[in-house]
Amino acid sequence: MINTVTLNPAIDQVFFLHEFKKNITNRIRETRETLGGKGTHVSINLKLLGIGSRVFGVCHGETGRRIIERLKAEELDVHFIHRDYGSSRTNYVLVEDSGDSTLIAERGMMLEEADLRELTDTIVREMGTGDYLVFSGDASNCDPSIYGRIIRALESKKINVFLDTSGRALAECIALKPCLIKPNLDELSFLCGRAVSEDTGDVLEAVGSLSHYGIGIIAVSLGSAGSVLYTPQGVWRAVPPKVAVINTTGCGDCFLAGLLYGYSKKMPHEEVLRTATGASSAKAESALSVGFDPGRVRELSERTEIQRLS
Ligand code: TA6
Repeated sequence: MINTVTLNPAIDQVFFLHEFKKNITNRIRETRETLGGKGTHVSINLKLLGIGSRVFGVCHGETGRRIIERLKAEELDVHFIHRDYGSSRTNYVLVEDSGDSTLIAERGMMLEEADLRELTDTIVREMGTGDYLVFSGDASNCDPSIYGRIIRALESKKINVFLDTSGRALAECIALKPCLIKPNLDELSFLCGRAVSEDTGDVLEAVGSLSHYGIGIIAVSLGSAGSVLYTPQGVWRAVPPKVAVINTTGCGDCFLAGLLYGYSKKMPHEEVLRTATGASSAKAESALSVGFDPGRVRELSERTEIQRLS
């Protein structure tokens, strides 16, 4: 069973405009609202790939109620904790005709110790041996040791932890031997304590410098330049097919959903990478920050170039 955790969920307001310019009035052509928050996005994307999952997290107030309603409407198994006070955040995605997209994220509600304890207890109770547990998205609204606390509480259950976060939460967790991490270049640079460039050699050197942590798989996302998958069995690079980009926000969540899909189905690494790249490319072609045309995933996976690096 796959489980996702979203500590700082959101409603995304997606604004479509010709071009975003600073210091002038920007006129919005169209506004659309969708669910936001990386763990919830991974679950929705997995559903589109044909796999159900359970969603965990904490949400607040009226916005939190709408988040839960939307998750239920997606037919996900919802285990969110809802608090009546405050309000979960709203995030704003500016999508330009060029395909450039800019995310403006609210800080969100700070989580209290009681929330973290209840969330940990809920996850520990529900998790079964060998389950997948995905920690995804911002965790700056709470004690950054929360992911580590949950991982330690689950030690006896041999959980497959997939980690897609940043900052201290990421740094604290890598020592706990997650099954997979998915840093982008900024996050990889942060982990290595130096600026890592897009150059494949530099990425490999940076990833190699993390080997003493015992992380299972490192999937480095390089945006439109593709990704590098570093595993104990070998290293591969994916070059995505050219697509007509509409909105790149959420591509990383689709990439992670594709990795989960492939690994939970025990596919070989190359095929996992192919599927994940197909899913993120299909996302770039669609307007909202979550979801894609599932039919395009297969086509775009087939058009993805996979190179074995070692
Ligand atoms: O990846 C896209 C997205 O899920 C957006 O929908 C947006 O709400 C955001 O990420 C949240 O990211 P954060 O890192 O703040 O948790």
